[in-house]
Amino acid sequence: MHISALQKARYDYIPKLPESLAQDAAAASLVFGAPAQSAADQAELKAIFKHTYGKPVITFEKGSNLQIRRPLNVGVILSGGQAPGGHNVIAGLYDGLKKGNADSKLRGFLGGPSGLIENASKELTGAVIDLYRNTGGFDIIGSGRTKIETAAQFASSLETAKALGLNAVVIIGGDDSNTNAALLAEYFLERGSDIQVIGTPKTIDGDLKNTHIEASFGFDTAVKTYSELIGNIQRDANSAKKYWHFIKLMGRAASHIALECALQTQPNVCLISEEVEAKQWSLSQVVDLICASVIKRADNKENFGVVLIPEGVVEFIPEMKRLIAELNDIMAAHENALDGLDAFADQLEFAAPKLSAPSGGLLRSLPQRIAKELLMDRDPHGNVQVSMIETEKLLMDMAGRRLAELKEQGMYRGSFSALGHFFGYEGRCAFPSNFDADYGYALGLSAFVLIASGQSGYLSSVRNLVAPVSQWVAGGIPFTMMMNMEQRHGSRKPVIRKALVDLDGAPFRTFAAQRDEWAVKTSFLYPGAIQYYGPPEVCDQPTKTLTLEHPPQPRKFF
Ligand code: FBP
Repeated sequence: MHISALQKARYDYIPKLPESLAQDAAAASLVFGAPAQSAADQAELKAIFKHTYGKPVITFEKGSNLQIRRPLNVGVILSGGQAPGGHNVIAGLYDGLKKGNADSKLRGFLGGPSGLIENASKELTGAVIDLYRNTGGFDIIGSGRTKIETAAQFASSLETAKALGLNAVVIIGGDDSNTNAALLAEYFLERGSDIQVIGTPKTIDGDLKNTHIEASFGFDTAVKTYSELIGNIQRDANSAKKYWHFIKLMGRAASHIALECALQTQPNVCLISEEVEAKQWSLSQVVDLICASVIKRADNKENFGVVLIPEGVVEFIPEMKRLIAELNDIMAAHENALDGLDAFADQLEFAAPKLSAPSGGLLRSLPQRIAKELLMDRDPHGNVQVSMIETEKLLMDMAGRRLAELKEQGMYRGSFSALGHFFGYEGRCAFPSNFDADYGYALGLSAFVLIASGQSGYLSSVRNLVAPVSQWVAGGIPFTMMMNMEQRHGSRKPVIRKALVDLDGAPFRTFAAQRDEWAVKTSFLYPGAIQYYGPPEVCDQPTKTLTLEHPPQPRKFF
């Protein structure tokens, strides 16, 4: 097999380990905290999670744990979007299992949770694992977005796990997938099965975190990859001095990626969806904000710059949100009639009069390509495909139009030439940074210790992440501790709370304190590519978000 020199070198990288898991993870002993309560809605959650509510936080200590030498048969699932470090979670889990007992086995479910529902899996042997150590991607077994939702899906999941003789299932996923894991853990116990369920926190979006989970794996590598690209573009912009670059970044529900990239690169403008929503900014206010930077920089003869845009921002602009919701209703009510119209102009004339006056006006005022995307690109359920909207182009076009008007009025004297970019998939399968390689591996090992110790209903956790790896604190957090009840598809559901950008939090405040200066003055930072080999200050730095949210200090974890 042909592999790159870096891939070959990364095979030999040995992840650094927290003290409690070093040498022999099977010797980690468990320290139990007090029974934990859920984040909110305690009584409702207690009633739903009869078997898994009120479990204690677990921390591992170096010690002896004879309980965990039994042979185990474990299945693992990769769920949702790819995130660097996933292969290392599997490698950590595999190594833990094999060190615990050489007869233990690991199976990988193919293509995400559907692999469990449909009983599609393969054995992961040492030879297979070795081909994926410290590499990005989820290609070892593939991933998928199927949710285990219906009674039949829960039943067939249990059937598969029983048929394969599994002791435990590990779900590597984000907030939704771990909500699913929590329900599965409860379901297995309710049905009298002792098959355990353990989750691990994954997502490049960084929105699976809370008081107990400091970060999801994958965020570190993804933001460093995007920041390298943004820095490169900034240097190009500062060299050529002729383009404004509008860069859309992944992160649909939360803007952690955009915020971290802004802290790493200091662009002229960075939109934060949570702020747009909190301040109820209209589309035109967002465009004004961008134009203000363009105009001030033009006054300094700097007709170039960089704007960062979180992928989901249109859904946070109230009038766009309303337009999308109304369009979805119209599409549902008139699907056949709309499908019968091939030309965009006909679709527009059909749909616009059926919208409320403000939404109809907005649809007609949008750049044609965006109105087309809203009307013509629909998902399999017939809804507007928000993730396909080219927000960077929408804002570029609208800023261009506004600046042209201002020029006519003599209020802007610069030149505006803009280019659009979307950085998303570029960051999801990069070689994991040392941080994500170490973190993913430690999460996998922790999942093993939890399973081997007979635990179920836990998210494997590693805390104190800004400290050197040896001081990381490994253990498990009960799923139910991170849950609350939310309205989903018309009914109240138990869910792990999604972490949005906290406008009172240190990362946003740090950004807000500097952005006025960045908007005018060229203050670009050029982070460069992720470094895997070299001094720790170059290779092993955590993200600014993590450092600002968890400043290094002596802390108590149990
Ligand atoms: P997860 O939350 O599953 O980790 O995925 C996040 C993400 O990378 C988003 O940033 C992006 O909007 C989405 O996946 C894209 O998904 P898809 O791979 O289905 O196009």
